[in-house]
Amino acid sequence: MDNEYIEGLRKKVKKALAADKNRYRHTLGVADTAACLAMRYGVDVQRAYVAGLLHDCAKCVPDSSKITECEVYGLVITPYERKSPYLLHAKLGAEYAKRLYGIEDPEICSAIAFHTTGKPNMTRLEEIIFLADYIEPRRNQASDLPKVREEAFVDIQRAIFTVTADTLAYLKEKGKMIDPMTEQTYRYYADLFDPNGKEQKS
Ligand code: DGI
Ligand code: FE
Ligand code: FE
Repeated sequence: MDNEYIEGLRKKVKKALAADKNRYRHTLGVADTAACLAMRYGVDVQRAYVAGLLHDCAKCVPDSSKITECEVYGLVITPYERKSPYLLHAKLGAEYAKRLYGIEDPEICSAIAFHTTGKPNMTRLEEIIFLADYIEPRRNQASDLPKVREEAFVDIQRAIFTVTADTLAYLKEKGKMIDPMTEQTYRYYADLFDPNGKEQKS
């Protein structure tokens, strides 16, 4: 991947996100943050940057079209995704990366597909995108951001444990539907740090 190629992707994603200026700025923040985390954890910096650049590329598609397009592409839509179709921007984004942006690297695509819910035992690149999305510099809502930003560069898996615990608490407080994958991600990362708590939790 040379700089010219990445610049082409950047321009294309800017157009795809034109309906929401903040989304493009967020996207650049995620790409830069992912690149920094890649440096820290010995992951290819350009792969991380490109995955960050494309992670929300399907975000501006209306929810009803997200469902239709996933069906056209033959992607499985879970009952949870039908109830909260915005979750599908991750899965559909991975498909766009392949089909519209010519990304052939399956790990970049799966990092995009799982950036919202995470999944158990993510690869380092998947972990980086999941976390970069939460901590990029323009994020300012979550109360634990200073702690997570610090943890991210010390122990990325511990940072994911913190993020998933907070996200679950947030979703419960708001009475939102919790995708089983979000729950499974939390359990996997929680168990890395508190294996004895496993039986109590389940
Ligand atoms: O697309 P972004 O806004 O940049 O970030 P994202 O793709 O991580 O989406 C974040 C939102 O997704 C945040 O409000 C929490 C929500 N989310 C994460 N897991 C679940 C979820 N929402 C529901 N309903 N269920 C989940 O399991
Ligand atoms: Fe997203
Ligand atoms: Fe995002």
